Amino acid sequence: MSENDALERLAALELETPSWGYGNSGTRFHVYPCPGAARTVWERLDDAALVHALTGCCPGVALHIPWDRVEGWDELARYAAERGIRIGAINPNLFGDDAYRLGSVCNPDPGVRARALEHCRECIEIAQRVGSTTISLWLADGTNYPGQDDLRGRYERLTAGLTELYALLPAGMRLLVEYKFFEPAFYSTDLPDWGTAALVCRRLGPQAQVLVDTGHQPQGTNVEQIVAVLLAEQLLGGFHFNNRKYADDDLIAGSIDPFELFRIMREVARARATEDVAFMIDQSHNVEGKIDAMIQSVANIQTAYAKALLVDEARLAAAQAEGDVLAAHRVLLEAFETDVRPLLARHREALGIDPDPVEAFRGAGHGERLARERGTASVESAYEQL
Ligand code: LRH
Ligand code: MN
Repeated sequence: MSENDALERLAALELETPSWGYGNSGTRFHVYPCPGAARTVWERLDDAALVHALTGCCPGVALHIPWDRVEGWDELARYAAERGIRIGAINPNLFGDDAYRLGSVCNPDPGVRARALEHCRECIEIAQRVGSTTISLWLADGTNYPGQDDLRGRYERLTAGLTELYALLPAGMRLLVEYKFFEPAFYSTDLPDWGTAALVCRRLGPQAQVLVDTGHQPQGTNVEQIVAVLLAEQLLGGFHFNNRKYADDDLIAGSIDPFELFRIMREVARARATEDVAFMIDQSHNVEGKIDAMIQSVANIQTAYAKALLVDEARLAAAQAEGDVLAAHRVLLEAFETDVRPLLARHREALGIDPDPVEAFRGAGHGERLARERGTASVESAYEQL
């Protein structure tokens, strides 16, 4: 692919950052407060707007309800627009409430299931108020011990509940179904893998697609193959990019295994799928600064995509057809080992932004400025569970 074609495709890649990635977050062991971390949804939007200004490719910010609940949704949408960004996916929270001990949509208690559905209905209304066309649903639902509940029964409640939710979707709104193989449930998870999510989406209809969180598969899973199959089936609705060494670590995308991120983005590049797929980041920055960590993630995803765009598809296809295994592998390696920093610098210069957005953030002293303006927020916030 010519450099100009690669630049054009790179410019078309839009990412969405998570509001919850800008606030203090931690583990069950401790939350280490970060000076200058966002304390309110308004400050989280300010930070998302700064990331967009410095990267030129993050016009959307995902919200989590109730963490980002406000009285005036119109005002929030206006606030975002005035800062050059828009509200993206709306994430219902069906885990942060005592009522959900035994699950939400899959809970044995019909009253709890109705409560969960009511929350989702409210999130659809919020999405309409802020101009969002995406409901991004993750269920923590599951069990901790064999026999705790009927696995078949829970699946039937899952499909019945999501069918009711799907019926509430206005035309043009998408439901992204996010799976995860474990945690917080430690014996069975009701939406554990891509297969179950795909079956459920097929059963629901064309407005339902699968969301691949890159930290939600068992060790050793070939995530790019899942992506290839979902793309082939028009079932890939979006990503939650992050990286992990062990479990759902939610670390900076590409920080542990940049070659995996490259392989995933190559399936995206090969499928020319940037229009209908939501490229969202889902991370929690427990020991590092929030904003520059987010910018580094964006840069890592752009780097992986730029390398993927440079794969010599013709030479690769020829080697694959000839069964020349090593030659085919080396074509991919060649692209992965290409230094795309000059290409990314050209892309950013064309946008009138600094060729190194992380350095632009740090060099301008934004971190210090925000620490002065905001101080250090108390951590008695909703993020402790994250
Ligand atoms: C669950 C998850 C989900 C979000 C949460 C913040 O692990 O990936 O996408 O709701 O993180
Ligand atoms: Mn996620």
